[in-house]
Amino acid sequence: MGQSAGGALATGGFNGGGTAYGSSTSEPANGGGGASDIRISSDSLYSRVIVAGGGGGAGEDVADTPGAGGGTSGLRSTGGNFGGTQTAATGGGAFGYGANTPNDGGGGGGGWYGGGTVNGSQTIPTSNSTSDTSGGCGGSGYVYTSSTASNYPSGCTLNSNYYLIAAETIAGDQSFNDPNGTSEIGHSGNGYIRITVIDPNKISVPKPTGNTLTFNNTNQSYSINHFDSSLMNISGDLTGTNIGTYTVIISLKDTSNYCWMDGTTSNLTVNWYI
Ligand SMILES: [Ca+2]
Ligand SMILES: [Ca+2]
Repeated sequence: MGQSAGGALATGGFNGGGTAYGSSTSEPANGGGGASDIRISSDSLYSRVIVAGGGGGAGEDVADTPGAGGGTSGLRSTGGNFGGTQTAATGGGAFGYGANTPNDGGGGGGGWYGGGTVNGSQTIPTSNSTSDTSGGCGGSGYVYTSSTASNYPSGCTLNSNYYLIAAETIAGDQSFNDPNGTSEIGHSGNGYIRITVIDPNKISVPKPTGNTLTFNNTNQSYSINHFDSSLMNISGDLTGTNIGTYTVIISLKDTSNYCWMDGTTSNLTVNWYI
């Protein structure tokens, strides 16, 4: 979360929160909140599949309302309408970064596109401007789906294998459950991400292959390498006497939790020989 400071720089929260520079303790600066996100394969803004936008830093006066994080768009503050959107930042915000400002009040929130603020830019201020922001704006949220992939600026490291389904993002001015299951509006303090595995891991098993028995003029049973009756069913030519080719069908008993080593689950036609 962003820091608060009087006649000094107020640092933004981790992951893109913008800074502000306050003139005094009665006209403080408040850094913007950072985003929370999930990245795949590389630690890059261009590898993000889920982003929760950070809220803007508070204004210098009690009546100033900062903008909450998105949602598809970050919200505006009393000072201006600079929330990050799905495709752009304004008011000095940038892709992944909230705006910094030399004014009293709030920096922009981090996010998919960071929030902006009055007199905002990507330059960290070294002094106060004697002007006000009346609060920073929120960064936008994002989920990577087939319909939102085109919102990425060029340079995305992901591909369609990573599209999410049934994904949504909720703005910080809406009610949702906190990590303990209690309803809250927005979330203060550090970000929080919970990952729950909902699809059981498949357990690979070797694909059976045929084998050759030696003719002995008696009825012999099939001999199939890697056949495991606890995991597989078999039907077809289970026994034979004469020299020739015999064919069986082998299937997995539980295709929800098991697959062949190559990831497939379909039935196999396997020959064995005498
Ligand atoms: Ca002021
Ligand atoms: Ca104000």
